Amino acid sequence: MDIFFKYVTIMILRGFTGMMETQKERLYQEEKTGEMHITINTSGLVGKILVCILSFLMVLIVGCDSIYSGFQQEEEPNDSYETATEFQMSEGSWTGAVTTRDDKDYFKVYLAGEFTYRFRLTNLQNDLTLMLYNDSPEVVESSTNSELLDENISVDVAATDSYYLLVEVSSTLDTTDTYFGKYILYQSRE
Ligand SMILES: [Ca+2]
Ligand SMILES: [Ca+2]
Repeated sequence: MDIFFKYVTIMILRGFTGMMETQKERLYQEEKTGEMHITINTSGLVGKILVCILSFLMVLIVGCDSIYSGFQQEEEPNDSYETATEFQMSEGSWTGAVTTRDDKDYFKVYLAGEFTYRFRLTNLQNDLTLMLYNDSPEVVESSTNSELLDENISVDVAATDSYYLLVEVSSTLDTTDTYFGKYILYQSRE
């Protein structure tokens, strides 16, 4: 039994010495060639936790705002019918931000007769509402869901005309917030 333990101890020491020799050899080679290698050992638990934290931070930094990128955008000032941001398309999407309680975002859209149009206000960061006005302008439809719920409007258009969409802070929202966040507005037709 003693011989067995001596054998195991020698093997462990040889393994350890071998590791040290490999490390020394690597350092010698690096010194000789002037190269410096920085490696992160991801096999250990600490390494894995570090990678998880870094990945999570990357998602927070890059991911959160990227859902609003790549769209057409509102053009301020657009707080009235006269200054509305215009979009002329059958289907599409765009983004905007309600930056103050008084910020009203008007969009002028041209809708073709005998189609059903759907508008969806989504990815809200605060309680916003969506209104659709005709060219008069009179309210055609409104969507005033609470909190961060999407706003949806569907309308059967009888005759081709221009319409206005309005995104604004919910009139019933009781808050001290001064910024009301971004949104994405989708238009589709069938
Ligand atoms: Ca705005
Ligand atoms: Ca505005």
